[in-house]
Amino acid sequence: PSLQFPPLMNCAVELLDRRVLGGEGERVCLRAPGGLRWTYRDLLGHANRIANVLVHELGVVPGNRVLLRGPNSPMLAACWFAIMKAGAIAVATMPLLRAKELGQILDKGRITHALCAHALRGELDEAVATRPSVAHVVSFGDPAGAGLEAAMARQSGEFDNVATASDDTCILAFTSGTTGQPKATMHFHRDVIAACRCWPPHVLRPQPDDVFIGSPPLAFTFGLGGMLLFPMSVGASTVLLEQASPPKLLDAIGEFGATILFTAPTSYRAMAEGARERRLGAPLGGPLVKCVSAGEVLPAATRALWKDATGIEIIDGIGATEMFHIFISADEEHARPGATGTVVPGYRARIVDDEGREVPAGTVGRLAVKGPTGCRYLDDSRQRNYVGDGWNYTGDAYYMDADGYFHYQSRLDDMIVSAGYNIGAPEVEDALMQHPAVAECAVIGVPDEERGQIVKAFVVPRPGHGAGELLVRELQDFVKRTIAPYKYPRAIEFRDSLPRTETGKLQRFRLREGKP
Ligand code: 3UK
Repeated sequence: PSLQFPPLMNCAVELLDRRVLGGEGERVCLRAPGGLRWTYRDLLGHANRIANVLVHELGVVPGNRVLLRGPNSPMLAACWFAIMKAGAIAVATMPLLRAKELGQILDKGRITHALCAHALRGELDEAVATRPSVAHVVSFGDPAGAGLEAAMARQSGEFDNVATASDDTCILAFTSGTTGQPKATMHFHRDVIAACRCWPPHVLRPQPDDVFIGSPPLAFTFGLGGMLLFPMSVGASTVLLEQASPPKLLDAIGEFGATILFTAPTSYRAMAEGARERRLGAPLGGPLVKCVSAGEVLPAATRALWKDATGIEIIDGIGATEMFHIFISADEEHARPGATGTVVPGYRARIVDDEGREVPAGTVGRLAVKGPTGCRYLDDSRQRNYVGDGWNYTGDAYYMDADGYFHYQSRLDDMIVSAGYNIGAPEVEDALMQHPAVAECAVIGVPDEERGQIVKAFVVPRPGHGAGELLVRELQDFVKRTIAPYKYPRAIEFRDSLPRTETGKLQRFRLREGKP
């Protein structure tokens, strides 16, 4: 990929203004339920009006940090582009965050302004109340028509874009986890464009007539890329859904004729039967051509289930907020069950031991990655501990095979050590998920006098499968037959659901703490 950038560059101008100036302004860019349909020209006009509001009414100057908050919607996208155009820094927040977490972001991010969906004002107002440093909070989507929309009506649809440097920071991305202190990573205008030039053209290969759809929030860089930047980088259109639970997403795929789907592994698992009934996969005559999974490990059982239901091989990819987007992945033709994929062009990845020395193929170690989009923490001590000589340590245990495919084992701190054996929880989960009685499951290590730790599984049974001693024994035998017998779960507990983050990641720490 070409990763040389001019000294002055603004990512919004590259992705939006240029397309309209290049004569493609009438192409459909954004769609949403209720018939909303914005062309690239429409989006440019709205973003320009909002940029004028930011600069002329709210006093935003280049470098100001603007908090952005709302479920996925065209207005949220327009606000994001407006912040870029004004040379400010977007700090997008996950919709489910509470006042306490928002307060930490306001402080750490030194936020001066906020644009917030009307429906999500409550928790933000609570956090802002004790923070006079936040000068302005403006709502959009207020049914009374006040707030941002009223201000936009007063402003011009033309905007004099701020001439940002390509290495000016434009995004402060807070990690999606809900544990401990939020950590922030910085991304430049050129990083946004670099991300559009690495994984999408080499692995996803979208076309201008593709229709993107999916669940990840724009506040999560997986969603920002997949649901907004990547479709726009080829002039395609994207469907932004405020709610994208599995049933809603299934409906929307059919309604909009979506061709490219982005979601998390659990969502694929939950949608498989519905996708089969509706024949959504292109091989069965439906619209859907490509399906991308990221955010956490894709179990081989889920890959097989989806393929069986739709005829589509999922494109798996590991990305991280630190690296902006996906850096190891495989397209539908090169996918290997059980492996995430190979290094995406533009990036380098290697497996190292605790001293940072590269280990031979087949040996499990720590994943380190380097590329055009990472990695800068806002926090100096994090930068020292997680970035060495430009290599970012993702915190994942992986091995690379002789063909250069990377195989995920577990998060480093989730590795189970039982009677001297190292056991990766995802491998046991994958085995359990091949059993027809298992809807979802999670595996952790629990302390044990004799073995140090034992493997414990939390299982959500499928309807109609009795959760009792009989099923426990059957599942244990099943795992022993499927993978090395010493990995079988010595304890199994049945649950109605599992704790997950808003991005679909399993919260093993909550299971370890014994919380529901
Ligand atoms: C885990 C995966 C196995 C892994 C993300 C795509 O997830 C994203 O960013 P986060 O900062 O989390 C990063 C961590 O999540 N992970 C993500 N994808 C996979 N593990 N297989 C995968 N395919 O532990 C990683 O270190 O929330 C994903 C694009 C942008 C992103 N920010």
